[in-house]
Amino acid sequence: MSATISVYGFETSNNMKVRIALGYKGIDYAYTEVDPGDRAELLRLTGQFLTPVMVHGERTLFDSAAILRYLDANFLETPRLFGGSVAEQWEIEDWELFARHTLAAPLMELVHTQKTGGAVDDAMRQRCAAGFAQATSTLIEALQGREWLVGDSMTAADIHAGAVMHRVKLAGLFPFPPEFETIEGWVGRVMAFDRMTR
Ligand SMILES: N[C@@H](CCC(=O)N[C@@H](CS)C(=O)NCC(=O)O)C(=O)O
Repeated sequence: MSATISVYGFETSNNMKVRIALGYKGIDYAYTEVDPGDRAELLRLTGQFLTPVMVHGERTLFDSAAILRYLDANFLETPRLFGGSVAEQWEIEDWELFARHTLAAPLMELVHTQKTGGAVDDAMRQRCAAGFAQATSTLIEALQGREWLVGDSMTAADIHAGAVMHRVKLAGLFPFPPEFETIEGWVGRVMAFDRMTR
């Protein structure tokens, strides 16, 4: 597929996921930084407000998970994101759900509350921090003695979870347990495919 790819986004985990997938697959792309205060171009392109957005020739997509699937389905000669068997694909989809819901929920709750003008009180902060700590320990346990979450190469599972861990660490939103050190190398391996993070 030779049409050029354009990605529209800003520095959030969902945007990083798309850039990591493109980097891993070795697909070239142009990147346009979106001003979060001006969504007119996003609305014109896609009829909705959120990033990441990807334009490939005549096709326009939004939503990080949809874009990862599109890339896997349409660039068949590139490294696979959804595993080498039905069982692996189910496992990857389970991790994807975990990362998008359980792991990301505490971050999303804080960010969405702040952006919609709500009050973030100590009780909410503590509840979110506890939820994030619990989800982090699930990841730490799963990655003991493993390089990747599923199989022996990076998949969508690592991309969805690794980008969230990186983003939370960067923002200093929640405390990280000392055992986080054991998976810091994994976060680094995932993020190494994002040309804007390296
Ligand atoms: N389900 C979408 C979520 C997209 C989303 O929430 N995008 C955020 C950035 S990660 C956004 O544009 N938020 C609006 C804002 O931050 O103002 C995806 O996975 O791509």
